[in-house]
Amino acid sequence: VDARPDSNGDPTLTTALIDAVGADDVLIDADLRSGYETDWTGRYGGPSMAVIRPRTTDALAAVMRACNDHGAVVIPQAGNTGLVGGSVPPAGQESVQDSERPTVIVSMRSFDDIGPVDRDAMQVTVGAGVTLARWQAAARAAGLDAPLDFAARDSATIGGAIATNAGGSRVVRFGTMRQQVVGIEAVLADGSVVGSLSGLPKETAGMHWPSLLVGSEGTLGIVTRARLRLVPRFAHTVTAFVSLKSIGDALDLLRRLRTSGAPLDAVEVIQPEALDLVVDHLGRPSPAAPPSATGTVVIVECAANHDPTDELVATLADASIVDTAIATDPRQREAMLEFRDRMTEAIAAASTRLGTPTFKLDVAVPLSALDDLLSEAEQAALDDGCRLISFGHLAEGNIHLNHLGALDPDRIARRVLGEVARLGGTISAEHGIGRAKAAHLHLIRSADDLRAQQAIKTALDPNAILNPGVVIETRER
Ligand code: 2HG
Ligand code: ZN
Repeated sequence: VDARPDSNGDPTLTTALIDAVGADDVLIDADLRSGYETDWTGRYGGPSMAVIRPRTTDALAAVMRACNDHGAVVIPQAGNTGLVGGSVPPAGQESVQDSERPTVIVSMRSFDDIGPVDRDAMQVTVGAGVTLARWQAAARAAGLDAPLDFAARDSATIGGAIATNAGGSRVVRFGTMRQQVVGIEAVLADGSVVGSLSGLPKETAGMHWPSLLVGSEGTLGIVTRARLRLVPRFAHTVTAFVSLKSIGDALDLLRRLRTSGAPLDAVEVIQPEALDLVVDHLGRPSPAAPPSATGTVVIVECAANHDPTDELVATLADASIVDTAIATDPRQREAMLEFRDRMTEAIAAASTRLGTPTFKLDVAVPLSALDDLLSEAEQAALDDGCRLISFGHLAEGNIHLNHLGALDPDRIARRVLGEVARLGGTISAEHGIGRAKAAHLHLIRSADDLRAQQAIKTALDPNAILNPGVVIETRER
């Protein structure tokens, strides 16, 4: 992280920002700013002139007008659990142009209101700073549930989940964040407020802001609140921890599970090295006999209002399996799920021990290419001399490749992402492109495509104040 002092401060901008949100919500002190200036992994981050904490849409609009007038760079942030450097300032100066511009972080954490649950529409309106866990709790208090779940639930926010089109374990059943956003309100670079929170399922009136803004990683506007879909809260959930001989057997199991019509709620995968790491971290043995070095573990969840255990067990009986553990009791299920949920934490602990941040790549490939992807990532780790920890969301072919102690991350990225593109995959499945992968987007998007994306960006943000360098590389003008 660049420890340069806030040399790019701008007194007239500071005054305008204080006018917009009040002095208490303009954090100028280095001590107060520091937690916002570095990302969760410690890999990305850089200095800002101030952290601004608007509390209302009007105040945010005033902040945007002030920044736009001064040509200040705006870095939107909420939970700051991102893994691709998309919610913190850049370390060095990405271009001559940026070095002359003040940078402010706009924290959306104060947008933490949750509206009443609409049980008829099965929807709720929540602020961008509401955590995933609070969205789930609000839904459950009304006898419903949130369709999304992932490990960072206690700190990751709705704003970030929308910005990155987050996924997690329930995508197999309900889709990604994009499918959950039925209404949105956002503030654009010039302070305009756009969108609608009506949540009408059949609204075909002009452009659909959720489609444009979900996944735009804070480069087109800042989401203030969203109308989100809710789903039934199922009475029974069964979890199976399945040890298999190969990825091929895991894919065969996935096919059986899907065609059986079992009420699938999650199909996650853990590779043997990753299992070893989390077993050490938790200090508990693997729930089922661990697979051999060439095997894999699949965690399956089925949820329904009838007990789905027999259905799941029948499907597992037909598959080629080394060992299985099954749990229906909530506490036992939780203990089993920790082997998947606490993987990122186990990796972070190992990174701390090594004294170097882990190099993380979130990718997805067609299921038929999964074996090839994993071999290439393994080979890249061998050549680098680092350790590969891989796990993820099997049903979407979405693997998190964590290169622990990587010596040459750029080389690994070029090699692995190049292979992902050749295999017909995507270089980001749920974490976003951020700053980490902006230079690689051309691998999966044509020059025409990138030019059109740049044109949309320029139309909405002509002064390029919103998260420049994220998703699309910054170019000199
Ligand atoms: C998960 O699936 C998250 O647990 C984090 O997407 C993945 O740490 C990672 O690489
Ligand atoms: Zn994930």
